[in-house]
Amino acid sequence: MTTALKKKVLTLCLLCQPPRILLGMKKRGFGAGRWNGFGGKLEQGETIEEAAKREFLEEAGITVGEIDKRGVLEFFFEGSPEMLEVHVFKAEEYEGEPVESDEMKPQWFDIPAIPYDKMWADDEFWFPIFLDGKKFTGKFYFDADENLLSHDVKAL
Ligand code: 8OG
Repeated sequence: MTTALKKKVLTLCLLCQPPRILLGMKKRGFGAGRWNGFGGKLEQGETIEEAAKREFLEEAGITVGEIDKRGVLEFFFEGSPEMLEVHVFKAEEYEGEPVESDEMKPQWFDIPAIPYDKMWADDEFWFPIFLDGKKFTGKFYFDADENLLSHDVKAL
């Protein structure tokens, strides 16, 4: 017998101003100790886009302008009853100055110096497609210790 996995929808927004990109060091919770874009769970009644902008403001103190949906990533973890569906957005403009929050420490990186060795293991497979301006989908299977077991990424 198979049981359907519960789905959790999350946002992830990357502020990209070539040659630089804003990443944040996650300070607590899921993904702590890794550099990432900004995002999180939807609140009741919110659209995914509203959630993406709210999370950016809460985590980095800036208001991003127009956001563009670039991809959907699905994550499966061995032994977990829940899968994650992460909607990835790109922002190019913002207002305010990035500030550290309880959750994230923002820092600009040169795009060629993106620290993949200190990010989620899947990022090196889809970031280059994202940075190339293409849309994408990805499925990633992790073990219970967050090691990447297999992946299937498509540029659209
Ligand atoms: O609310 P919370 O901080 O737990 O949200 C998790 C954030 O991390 C959310 O923005 C989605 C994002 N995220 C994952 N998995 C992965 C991943 O494998 N790679 C990247 N880059 N981000 C991820 O939940």
